[in-house]
Amino acid sequence: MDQGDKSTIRTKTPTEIILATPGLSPELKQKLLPIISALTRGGKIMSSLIARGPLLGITGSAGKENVQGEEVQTLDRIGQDTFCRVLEETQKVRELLSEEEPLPTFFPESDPDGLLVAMDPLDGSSNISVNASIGSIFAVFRRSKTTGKENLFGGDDRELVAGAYILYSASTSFVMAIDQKTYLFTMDPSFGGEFLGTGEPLHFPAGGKIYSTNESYFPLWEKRIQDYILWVKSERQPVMTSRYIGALVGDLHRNLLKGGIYLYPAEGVPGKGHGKLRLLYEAYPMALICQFAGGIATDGIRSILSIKPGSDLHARVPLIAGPMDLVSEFHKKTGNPL
Ligand code: AHM
Ligand code: MG
Repeated sequence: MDQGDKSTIRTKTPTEIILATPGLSPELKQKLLPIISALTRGGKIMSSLIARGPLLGITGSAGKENVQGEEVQTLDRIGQDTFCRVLEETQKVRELLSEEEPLPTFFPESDPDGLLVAMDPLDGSSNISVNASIGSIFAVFRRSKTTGKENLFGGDDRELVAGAYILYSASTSFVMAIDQKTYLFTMDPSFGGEFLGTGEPLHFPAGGKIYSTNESYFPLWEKRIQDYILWVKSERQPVMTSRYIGALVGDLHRNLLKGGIYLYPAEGVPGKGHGKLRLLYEAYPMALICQFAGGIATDGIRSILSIKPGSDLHARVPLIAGPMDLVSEFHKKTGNPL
């Protein structure tokens, strides 16, 4: 490394960033710090296991289905156990909602005023067996009251205070959105697995030229979505290019760094559901990460962050996410200007 090139020197950890963030109250910091440390610790464990996955025989199916009727992979289970354990140990998480469990897990030994965490412990499961990008996604909520013992996610006393994801790829990244800013850290395996970053907030670059969607669902989309994609492919200038990893974390991460719009629209067929991605632990944290990086996430009509969760804690929503210019253009073209 050229010692004179400051741009290659990475010195800040996620906890150092939180400690230095003036917009977070001391009380919130005192709860967030151990939770963010636990997420990075869990990320190190997962990263190490994923790197040796085929050798450990953990890249296949666990032989059962989850609450959503999807086939559970062994790494889904390991991710669930790992993050559940490290988060419980903090004693600052009162209740944990996971894609892998039908009901939230209540931690009776935790701080009664503890935070709520919702997570997808292993995102992009279909990429596991082919050594392609996968991730973990987290939403952290605070409550204004300490009352209530269980089913805290069921009420509406819930404010999203942080969003984060871990990307397991050629390197392992940790991206965290807090107090109006989004930060990127990279795990240094040779330095005790520390996650290090520049401390400079991330921003979507202007003029992004990527669109990311699974076009095999084209026949199932509403006409306005089909028309937008046809326009992107035939008339949009400057010309856009398609990139799709098939793991939300990988697709969002690339679009965040290069500039691009991610689309997982609802299927237009009546009764066929409302998108694939889950509101509480996929759309919400990604929306916060996008917003704090100068972008926005919507369901095609309204901002994701304006949607109030209903009684179904695993509810799915359409997701359109990216920099402001590209998402605004999508909304204008599809008849719902932002
Ligand atoms: P998962 O959380 O069960 O892995 O599913 C969510 C994933 C997202 O990561 C990804 O964007 C999407 O499903 C891909 O779905 P599809 O294969 O329908 O394109
Ligand atoms: Mg997922």
